[in-house]
Amino acid sequence: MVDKKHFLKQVIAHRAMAQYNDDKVDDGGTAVQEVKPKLKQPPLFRVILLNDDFTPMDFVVEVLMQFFAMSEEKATQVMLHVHTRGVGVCGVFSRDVAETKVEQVNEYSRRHQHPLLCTMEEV
Ligand code: TYC
Repeated sequence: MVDKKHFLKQVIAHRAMAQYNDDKVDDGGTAVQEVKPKLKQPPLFRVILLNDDFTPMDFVVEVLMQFFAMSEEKATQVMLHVHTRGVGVCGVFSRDVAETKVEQVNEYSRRHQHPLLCTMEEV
């Protein structure tokens, strides 16, 4: 005799695969619990730099080069954008990477006694 638990597991797996592939499912009327069909992309986060009146421009450029792998030219562009517009994007990352960058930049700025602030927002 076929193990019932094993059989139902197979039906669920078959349905999940069929739904993923957008196929029609003919299960012969077997009653099983529905599974959530759609797979979602993990969210992305912008890492944002905020302007202030005190942090030296050179320090901001150094931060952008060090933590966001920017060339000096790109870092200067982004720094000037933040300086004139108030905020600017340093990069877009997964949640974990964005959280780490924000923490590293804020810790580095604190340690050097500058009020520079970094934050993140979901894309
Ligand atoms: N506004 C600062 C100054 O005039 C420079 C600055 C740029 C500070 C960007 C922070 O995120 C920042 N010295």
